[in-house]
Amino acid sequence: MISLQALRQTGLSATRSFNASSTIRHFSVSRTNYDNQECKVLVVGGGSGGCAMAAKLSSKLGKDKVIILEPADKHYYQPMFTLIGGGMKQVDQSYKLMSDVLPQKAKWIREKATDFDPDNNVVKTSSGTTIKYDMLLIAIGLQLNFNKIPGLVEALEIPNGKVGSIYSPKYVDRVYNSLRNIKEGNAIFTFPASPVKCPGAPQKILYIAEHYFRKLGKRNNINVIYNTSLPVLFGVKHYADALWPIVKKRNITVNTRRNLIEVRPEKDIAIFQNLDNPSEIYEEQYSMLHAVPPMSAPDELTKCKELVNESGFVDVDKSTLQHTKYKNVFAIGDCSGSPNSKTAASAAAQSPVVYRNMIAALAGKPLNNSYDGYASCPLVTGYNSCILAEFDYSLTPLETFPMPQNKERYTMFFMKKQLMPMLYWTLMLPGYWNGPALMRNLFAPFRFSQK
Ligand code: UQ1
Repeated sequence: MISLQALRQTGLSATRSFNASSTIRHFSVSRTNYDNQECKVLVVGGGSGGCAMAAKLSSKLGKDKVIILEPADKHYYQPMFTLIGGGMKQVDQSYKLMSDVLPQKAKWIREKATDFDPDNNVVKTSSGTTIKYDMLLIAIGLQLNFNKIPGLVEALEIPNGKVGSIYSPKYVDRVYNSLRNIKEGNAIFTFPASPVKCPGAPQKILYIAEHYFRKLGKRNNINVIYNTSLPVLFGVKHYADALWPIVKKRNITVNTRRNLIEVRPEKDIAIFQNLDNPSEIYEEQYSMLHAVPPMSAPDELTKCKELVNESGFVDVDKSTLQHTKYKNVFAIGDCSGSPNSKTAASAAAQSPVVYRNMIAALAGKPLNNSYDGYASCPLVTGYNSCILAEFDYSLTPLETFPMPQNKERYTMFFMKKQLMPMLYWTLMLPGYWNGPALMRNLFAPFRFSQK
């Protein structure tokens, strides 16, 4: 067993108490007191990266030196949504109250950041509060644009309808419902033409559904179709080579470069476009549709042109995760413009780098820590199997465990379903989990060369 101390590679000196109990925190600060705030570090966003970083930073810097700006009252463990879509977990198991996961030593302002003003070291919130910072960490994730597909929101609002999405807690239950309700016809799964958080998830729910249909004895009546905007099944060849035989063996139709552009819920028709030949349009009848919305950087970020790159994400150095122009600005997680896959595991691996570099920047010292682009994706391939993909910026496998990971395994499924949620709530959010690098190094002597 690895001790907490060993996992905490960050050099934190104080032991920080994390209150994982379900008590609700009450704040005596009234709204008018929020008018003008100042802090050493402002963390914008209370998702995986923001929460873990606020925990690390407030532990080091002391009470109320860190402000965390987050409007939501619930914190969802989003990696559970694929399992909920397959009926393996419930939405109620996927969240905790934000008040229970944000660190006690940070001051939570329950508002949304509306304007970034990095030239004046100020962020403005929805109520007009201005927050002045010495150091800013942007951790606001990305934005789901369900409304960019005409007809999709209408389809997702039809009671007990045939269209669902694991990308929202609001629509995820509809996915399992549609798996249960479908009797015959086309089960269509999409992947949009945009950056995607957890790019493996759209095909995890595809594999789970296909397995579900077999278990229920209705597979022969259903065509299982994956329409992806990408030219490949998976961006890392090592794992794509393992996935193609699975789709072939399981008779799943994969159409590449096929992008969902419209849903006509009154006729149960989905319209797709061939991205290589845009005049080629396909109308496909569905008996169930799993829709993945197009995604983008959040609007409040993209409107601050000085902060973002050409695709709207925070323009950071891909190694240090420091902003290329504003040296007191860093980013973590899905909103970062670093060219890694956007997953919770990436945010975990980024967190010690961002933490140490921010502390160095605060002290005016050089930044010595660099992120290698680590991302991991537990590709669940059914109700008892999973391929754990792990790789870096170069799309080279960077595997933790000593056995080859390009194979379906029950152990990896067990880890994804049972261990990861525990690790997330008890280690990652309180700031103790720095990704699996330490574990990978411990296993190194036992690893066979896979070349
Ligand atoms: C991981 O670090 C992480 O973030 C907390 C996940 O998201 C929930 C993961 O799914 C995985 C696989 C990792 C990597 C951890 C190990 C032990 C390989």
